[in-house]
Amino acid sequence: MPSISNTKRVKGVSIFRPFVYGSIATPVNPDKKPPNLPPDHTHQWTVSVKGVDGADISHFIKKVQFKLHDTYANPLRTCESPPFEVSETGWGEFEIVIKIWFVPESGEKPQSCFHFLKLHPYIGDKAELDLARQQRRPVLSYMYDELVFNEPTEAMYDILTSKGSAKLPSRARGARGEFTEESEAMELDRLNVGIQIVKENIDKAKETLLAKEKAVAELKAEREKK
Ligand code: SLL
Repeated sequence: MPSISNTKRVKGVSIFRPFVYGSIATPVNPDKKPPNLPPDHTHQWTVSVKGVDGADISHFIKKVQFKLHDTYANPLRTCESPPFEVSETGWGEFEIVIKIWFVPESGEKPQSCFHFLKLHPYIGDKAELDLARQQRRPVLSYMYDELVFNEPTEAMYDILTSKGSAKLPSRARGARGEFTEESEAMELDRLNVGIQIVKENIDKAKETLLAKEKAVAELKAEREKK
């Protein structure tokens, strides 16, 4: 059997795999402080790189490195296997450099992305932010992105298309993990609902855009009158 090449590339093909990176941070409750927590540490947080909806990404990602702020001991943290995440405690927000290495068969260079660690609530008006702080709500900051493999090596193409990632979220699968007609129908339903929601959101965004464009046009016309 001819072996699959690590160097020959599949021409004209581009494969992308969605992933999510970001952080969740929880304020430490002063009444329940872990005993070994440094006194100035106010938050517990986890930064991670993961597949969407729990999808496996470890068949094409070899390792992930998180570069923390220099105030941390050993700021370069490396995860050689999933979960690709680092949990820490601290007091401040800073940018984390995330570097992703792919399996050697891919012949790909590592890719970097940047995540600003968020500890404090930042979405909502003042009252909402105050409430979130008061209730010590976890602060989530996640980005959806896609890893794009242009003209992947034959080996990488094989890995990407035959392993893990091709599978749909497990919820609609049969007990042994296989697709049954029923579970496929359920999955289809779920996808259709998702598509419907996205369509509605696009329509709403279009409406907003139209209204704003109209407002701009009116403002311009008014200015020209003056
Ligand atoms: C700031 N420019 O001033 C940022 C830096 C650094 C946060 C934030 C370290 C914890 C430890 C920590 O929380 N560093 O002492 O290990 O807000």
